[in-house]
Amino acid sequence: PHGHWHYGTNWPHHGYKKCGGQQQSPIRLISSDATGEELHLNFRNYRKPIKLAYIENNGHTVQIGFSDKFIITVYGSASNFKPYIFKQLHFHWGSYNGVGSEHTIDGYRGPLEIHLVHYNRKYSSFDEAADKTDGLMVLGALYKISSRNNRFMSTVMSLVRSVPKYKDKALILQSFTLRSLLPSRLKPFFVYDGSLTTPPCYESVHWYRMKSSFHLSQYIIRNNENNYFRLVFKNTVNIGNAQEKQFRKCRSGDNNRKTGLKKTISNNFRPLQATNERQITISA
Ligand code: B30
Ligand code: ZN
Repeated sequence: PHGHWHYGTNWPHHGYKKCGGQQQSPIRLISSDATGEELHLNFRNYRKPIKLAYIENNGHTVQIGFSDKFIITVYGSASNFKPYIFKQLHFHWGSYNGVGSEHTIDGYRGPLEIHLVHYNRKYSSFDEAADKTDGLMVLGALYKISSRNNRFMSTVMSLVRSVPKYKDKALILQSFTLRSLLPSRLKPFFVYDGSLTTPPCYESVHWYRMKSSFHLSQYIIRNNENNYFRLVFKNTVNIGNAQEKQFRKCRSGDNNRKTGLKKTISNNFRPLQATNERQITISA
């Protein structure tokens, strides 16, 4: 179900034509080059403990999904409501602490980047939304190594510690909140039109990145009718070195001698893509 793409190969050359598009992710985010705008975020249910979650090693990342439906309303100054429903979160990391995040912020590349993937509520499912130009919204945050474990991340990492080492193994998790995985201050954040960072690289993601503050149950995002967007928070989230190392223990093969028992998942981040003519917005 996951195709045969790998990191480090030329995706457009291997049949993933959209990966050669003009609005690809990730990109370099630079505060001083971004256009300031009044933006608000409205999160609903982000602090609600999730009772039933599953964590899964799908061979190229660790992914967490929930049984609950989290509805996120996204709107901005001049627009109508755009509710997005949370689908899954996953991580990108490196083989050492100097690399791992997909986006860079003012030249900083973190050891880990989290993606919270949402789909537009006007579509009946994630799959239906995924290739639509207004289908997806991904929240991203970069992490930073700290001498102390983050207490919220500890809860989450107890889950990640139990992430099955091998591909296609899943586990049911203890409860935790989505909010605990994001920076304490959600503003400022960056927003731009982008794509999935893995094949098929659909340009259906508006990215927003949070620079710093967060208001409990709600958030707001502006969205052009015809674009995906990505949002990336400017502030980082702390993670302990030992916690970070847990990610590197995951293996991309199944538990079988012949099929890459020794291969671990790391450096599962895509190189920076050209910004081209895109505007990058930063929340005021
Ligand atoms: S990302 O946030 O831009 N890194 C998908 C969602 C978000 C991102 C990248 C990809 C996605 O849903 N892709 C399609 C489903 N697949 C298939 C795949 O290509 O390989 C992902 C999956 O596991 O669930 Cu593996
Ligand atoms: Zn991702």
